[in-house]
Amino acid sequence: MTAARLDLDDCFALSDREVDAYRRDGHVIVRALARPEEVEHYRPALLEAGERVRHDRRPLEERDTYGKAFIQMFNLWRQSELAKAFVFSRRFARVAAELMGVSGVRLYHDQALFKEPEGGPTPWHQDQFYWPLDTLDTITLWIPLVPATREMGLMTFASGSHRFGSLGDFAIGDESQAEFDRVIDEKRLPRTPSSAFALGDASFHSGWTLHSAPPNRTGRLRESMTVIYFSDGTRVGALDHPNRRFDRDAWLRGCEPGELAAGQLNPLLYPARER
Ligand SMILES: O=C(O)CCC(=O)C(=O)O
Repeated sequence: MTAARLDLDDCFALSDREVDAYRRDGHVIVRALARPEEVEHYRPALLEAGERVRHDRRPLEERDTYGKAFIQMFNLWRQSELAKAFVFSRRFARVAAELMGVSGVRLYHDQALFKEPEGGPTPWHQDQFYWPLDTLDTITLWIPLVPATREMGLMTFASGSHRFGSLGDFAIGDESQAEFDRVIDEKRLPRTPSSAFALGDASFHSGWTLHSAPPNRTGRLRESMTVIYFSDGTRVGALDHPNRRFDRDAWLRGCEPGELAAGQLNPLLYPARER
């Protein structure tokens, strides 16, 4: 008997239906992207890495709406070889590239998003508002590290919203929730809630896709890991507001607007060179 592979670098057979759904809707759930035992193998290292880099330790009641939505921990890949192997997964990166229809993808950053028991809603927002990336080819992998039910606060997407690009300059918060809720009604975009995620299921959404999530109404932590990718060859976009200046300094260190977005923190994850 051969030992089970746990390296996450093999090829996943994405269906045409999944690719079509992503391009049409701006989001898709890819069932069984990982095997349950693979997620279980990497979970302790990701939790440990997250605990090490967590900086906001205020109790829930002292945080604002955004802070109540989840605990955020960034670039876990820099904490351990196991966390890095998960984030740098060639299987995940290749799926990201195939969904977007590009030949290669780089890492923007990873992010653990843990919605606590009784944690608040994730307000409607567009991720790419934050990102100084001069491309439409950006995508987020969102994969829970535990089986995740709707009651734990899974994402709802405004299907088709990615086609509009920026729908307004709003950072995530009460204002983005109110404004984008109105825009979704105005444009008659369907609100598509995610159904339950078995261990190993993952969703992908485009950088301009509007999304939100309800509160965690359970007593369990909704542990989710995300990896954000952009197409290889992308250039740094305008640093036209403080959030983008912050992101450039944090995730595109050393890269100036107009230059290739290919700093030390942005390795090519697919097709992979040696690491
Ligand atoms: O995990 C959530 O509640 C929201 C996730 C999110 O906004 C994202 O991955 O872009």
